[in-house]
Formats: sequence, structure tokens, C-alpha cells
Amino acid sequence: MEKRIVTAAITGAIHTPSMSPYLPVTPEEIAKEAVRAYEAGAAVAHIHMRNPENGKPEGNIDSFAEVAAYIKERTDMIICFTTGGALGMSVEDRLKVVPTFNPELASCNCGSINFALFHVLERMQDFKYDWEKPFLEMTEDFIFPNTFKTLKQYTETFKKYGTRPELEVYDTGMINNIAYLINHGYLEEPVYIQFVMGILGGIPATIDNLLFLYNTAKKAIGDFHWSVCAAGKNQIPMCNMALLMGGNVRVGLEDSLYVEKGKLATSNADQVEKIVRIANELGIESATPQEARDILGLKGLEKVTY
Ligand code: KMH
Ligand code: ZN
Repeated sequence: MEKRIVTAAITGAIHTPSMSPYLPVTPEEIAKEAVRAYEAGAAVAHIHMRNPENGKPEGNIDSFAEVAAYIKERTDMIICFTTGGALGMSVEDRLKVVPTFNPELASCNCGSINFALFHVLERMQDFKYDWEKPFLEMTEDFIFPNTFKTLKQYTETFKKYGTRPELEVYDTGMINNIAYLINHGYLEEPVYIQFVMGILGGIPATIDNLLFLYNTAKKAIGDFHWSVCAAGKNQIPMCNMALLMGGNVRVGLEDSLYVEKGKLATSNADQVEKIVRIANELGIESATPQEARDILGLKGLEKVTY
């Protein structure tokens, strides 16, 4: 059977604890969720950290270290560290995971957007923690900064530490940014793109738009590896489309808290199991971490420092 990479984005920096009791918050919960996702067929865990007391997204390096060590002790999973971090972190702080952990893979956000979450407040009344409402509100006026200067700094650092960038593309123009970085020697080909669809401020998650993103990237940069993730109810439909188109998929509670309409996922593994089941029906198997390393050309677990 054909192999595709399934990534589980374990907790992210978007959802807040009031939205689901199953959102992992402490390092122990995040690490255990990654292992459960691995057991369900995920080869990659994309990880963010949260304040263990109140679930607020943050970039505590000790928490990253704890989670990474736990996962590495129990699995050979690839860890894709976030360099998107948490809204409001400085670009320098977001990047620290790369020199600290020498990871095989880390996210690299390919442009600046008004990363908007404020609209979910229309559907929320009760908040478990005081920080949640102002956090969501402030995104009405929040630019997630990834300028060319930042992109050059990030890609040079990734190169220095042998970390493969997973290039997060939230809208079509960011493909243009990637082409610039390739043409000027900042990125090595074939690049690995994660199309992130359905964030307010970015491209809507539709079939037409995924075809458009794919075809635009093909014309601008030629061959590349790619995956898709989509916010909320579009998660599984867009992953289905990616499977049909030959792409890889990302699921996880970072992108959606549900496993089907009206039913919260009790674990990242629920979504991983679902997409693996669908893939299998299409004659596709989830790649093992080692197969995913071979596909993406990663340096190997023996070269990380966690
Ligand atoms: N933290 C979000 C603003 C990433 O992990 O690099 C974007 C994000 C992407 O989650
Ligand atoms: Zn992320």
C-alpha cells in the first residue's frame, strides 16, 4: 500500500480550555497524547506548550524538554516543534526550540497574517479562566509576524542546526515567499509545505482552494512534499481531499476539537484513528516514523539533543 505521513498537532495555541475538557494542557498530558496518537498511527507529533496551571499557550523550554524526553523514551516518533509558539511571543523566543533541541523538524510560518480567533466568542459564554476572553478578543487586531527578515533568520537557523522546516502556508501569497527563499538559497529542495486552511485571516478551506494552492505551488516551485490541515469542521474533509490528491495529512486538537459533528474528540487519537481508517479504505497506509523520515529526508533521531 502507498504510505502517507499522518501528523498529530496535539494542543496548539488557538483553542482555550473552556472549549473542550479534553484539550491537553500539562506537559504530562501533552506527552501522553502524543504517545496515544503514535499508537493510533501518527508518525509526527507537532507540539506547543501551555501553562500547566491555566492552559494559556506559552513557550516554556523546560516543558518542551519534558514532553520531548517522554515521547523519545517511548516511541521513535518525529517531533515537529512549533516556532509559531504562542500569540504575542517574540520571534526570537519562538525560534529557541531549534538551537536548544536540534530537532529533525520544526514549523516555519511563511508570512504574516491577522491570525483571528475573536469570532469564536460569538459561540462562547462561560470561561474557565480569566485570560481566555481577552486572549481571543485581542486577535481582532493581532498580526502574527513573519516578515522576510524573520524568515531569513529562521531558515538560516534551521540550516545551521540541520532542522527541516515544515513550511506553514496560510494563504496563496506565502507560496511566493517560499519561491523567493528557494531562489535566494535560504531553503533546500524539495521543501515540505503544510497548507493550513480555514483560519480567519487566511485562505478558506475549500476543495477549489486546495487545488489552487497545490497548482500554484507546483508552478512556482516544482516538486515538493506537502500536507494539509484545516480548522474546525473542515479538518477531516480537507484531509480526505489531500489523501485523494497524493498528499499527507495533519489532524489533532490544535486544528479541531471534534471527531464528528457535535461530538468532541476525547483524544487526538480519535482523529488519527479516523483518518487512518479512511486512508486504509483508499488503499493508503500511515507511514511509520522511519518511513516518514525517509520520505522527508530528515537527519535522524540520533542527531537531536532532547
Ligand atoms: N501559534 C499560532 C499563531 C505553528 O505552530 O508554527 C500558529 C501556529 C503555527 O500554531
Ligand atoms: Zn502549531
